[in-house]
Amino acid sequence: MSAVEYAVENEVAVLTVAYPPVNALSLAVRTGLAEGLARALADSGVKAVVVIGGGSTFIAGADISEFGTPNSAAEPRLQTLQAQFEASPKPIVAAIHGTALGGGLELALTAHARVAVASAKVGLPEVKLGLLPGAGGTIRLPRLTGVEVALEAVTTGRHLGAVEAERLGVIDAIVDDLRAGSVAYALKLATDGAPAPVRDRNDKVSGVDPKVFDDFRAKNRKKWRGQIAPARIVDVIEAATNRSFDEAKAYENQAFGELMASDQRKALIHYFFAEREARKIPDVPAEVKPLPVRKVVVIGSGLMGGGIAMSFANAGIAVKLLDVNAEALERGMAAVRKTYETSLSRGSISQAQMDERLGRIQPIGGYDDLGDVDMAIEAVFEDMALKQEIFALLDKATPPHAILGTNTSSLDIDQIASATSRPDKVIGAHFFSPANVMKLLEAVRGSQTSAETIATVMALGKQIGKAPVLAGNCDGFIGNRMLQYYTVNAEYMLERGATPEQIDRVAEAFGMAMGPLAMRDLAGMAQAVNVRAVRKKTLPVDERMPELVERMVEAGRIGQRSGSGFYRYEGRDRLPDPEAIAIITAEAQRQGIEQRTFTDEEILARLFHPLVNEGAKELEEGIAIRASDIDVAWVNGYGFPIHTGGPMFWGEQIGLDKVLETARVLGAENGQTRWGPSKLLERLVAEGKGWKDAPALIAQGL
Ligand code: 3H9
Repeated sequence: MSAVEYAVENEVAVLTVAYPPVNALSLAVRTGLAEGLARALADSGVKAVVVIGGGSTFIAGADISEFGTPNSAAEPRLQTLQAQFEASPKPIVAAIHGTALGGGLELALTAHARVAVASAKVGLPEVKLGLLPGAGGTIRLPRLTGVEVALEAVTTGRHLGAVEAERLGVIDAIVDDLRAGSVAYALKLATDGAPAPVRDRNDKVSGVDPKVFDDFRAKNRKKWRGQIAPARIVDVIEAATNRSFDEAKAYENQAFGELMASDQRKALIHYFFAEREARKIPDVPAEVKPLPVRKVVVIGSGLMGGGIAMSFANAGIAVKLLDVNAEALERGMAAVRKTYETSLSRGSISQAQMDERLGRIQPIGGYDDLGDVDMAIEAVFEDMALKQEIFALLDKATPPHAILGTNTSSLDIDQIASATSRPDKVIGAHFFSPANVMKLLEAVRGSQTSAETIATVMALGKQIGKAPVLAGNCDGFIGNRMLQYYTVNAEYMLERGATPEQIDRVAEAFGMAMGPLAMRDLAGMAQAVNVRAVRKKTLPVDERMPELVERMVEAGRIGQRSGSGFYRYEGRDRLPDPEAIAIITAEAQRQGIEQRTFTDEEILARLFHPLVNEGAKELEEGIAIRASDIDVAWVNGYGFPIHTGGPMFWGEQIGLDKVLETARVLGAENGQTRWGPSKLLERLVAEGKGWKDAPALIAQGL
């Protein structure tokens, strides 16, 4: 069957792209469209053409899985098809529902008009794949929207809703009945005459002040740190204003080719598929259907509980926010309202959206009214006895089908589940703060968690816009278990003579939003001392906990809020502080550690290689299913730069042998038990293999 169906309706040829799941522009689709257009042009009974998507969407872009294969370069290439669209004597209308993204929108921009339903979205998200629009998007979009809108839209890759897109000139009409409305629109163009192709509309791209581009570059330099694509996008959009269409197009082709060959593109496409793969759980077969979740209760109205409640409310799911402490509940609801008000004042939501979302959150003071919930998520502080008490109450108060989730970041899921009569329905649902913003949802399976429970939480995570990753039940799960190595190692390096500025500069240049020591100052150190006191008791005998945080707290330097920590602060500005260095040096002397200098390269290795080593141990132990799941967790929960593909992909790109070498050095320095090399890593390096070979090696036994 062809990937494009042909039908004639009211003298209009309707080309329906039928290539699930997202009608991507594979060779089959491009061929089908070219054949359909030729047939329509040859058909004397046809006056106009409509291109529409079959199934749930228009065309979501080039077929990413085709990149690098011969099919991607085979004719008809997208640009050939676009030239045929623009040359068509019969008007062509793109009829858009679902999404028109990347090459899909670029194709639509070569139609004579774009008609959409109100729920449709359009966008050029190539930047998220480390690319730029390669089929004229950078040159045609500004011709419709003007340069400033195009710069923002293409460098962020944001999806524009149809209503906004109509206001910006990208969509020509919004209709209720897409097929009928588009056919009527196409006939009207055939009668009244079609507008000039977008490529010939020059008014919005002529006479643009070059300062617009320089200002935009300057404004975003920090945000784009480490990424190649956004700056190239600005270059090509600028070219659209000072070169002819064809010259600008040639420049876009060249820049697209460069990005296509870049490591960042490889990393970002790895990440794209990793996020989708993470939702597939090998021992949860596709036949196991997720339960519908219509109403949720969140227990605990603190920062975390409120954020989790907002995540549901924002996705249209009704939520009860439960706190037995009336004052805390009031404070929690006030904090939720304040967050929405901030979004409203920034223009990111409308008053109506705010009212609707707030209206979905019902504060409740007890467990009497939970007969209608499909899921509970407990988000109280980390105390096993308290959690068990709450789970026993939930077990009685919620319907038998309800899933009981815990937001614990460290406690044993099985122990929590043992307080209920339904351990198969108990699961970790670990959100990251602020939960309404952060995308990671670490689902944690206990020994009895059922396939249906897992399927439900993974599907629910996607539904509320999170990136769900399934972890096994261990201390710290996937993410926090690795985090310790990053933060503790920064302190070991300080003891040995690196400075806070140097360590943070290296981390930030790599792409972390904030280095580990600035982060420590921001989070505040007083609390950390308590957590560390507990952790210290469980350390293996061959390991010593660095005590710099303790020394800082003793000196009254508890972080940014107190004006000093590893740095001193003037307002928000962090400044190097000789006093902090003196405390570090004194502590090093007390510990008998000789200080030395570090190169940036060594700091980078010591900060990030241990993450990869620990990730490998998680694979060995079955805590993480795939290396790529760890990437998804670290990108979304810890701000690991997405353009590296995540720690595990990055580790493989730079060479697992280098990671192993660092693990050997750190094992000798800091204690073999936890810092020494992963067996899996040793095997992979010895056999010249990579993560894809890990499952087989693990199955054989390491
Ligand atoms: C481009 O267009 C370059 C041009 O400028 C130049 C060309 C010369 N290709 O996300 P979902 C698969 S670059 C192949 O779970 P949703 C996806 O892997 C492209 N496959 O669904 C998954 O497969 P599976 C610019 C694709 O409803 C399934 O579809 N376009 C593609 O949550 C469902 O995906 C983009 O960057 C693709 N393009 O979201 C758009 N897209 O079921 C990328 C999806 O086996 N796509 N798949 O795991 C998206 O943003 C989302 O997928 C979309 C649907 C919003 C469309």
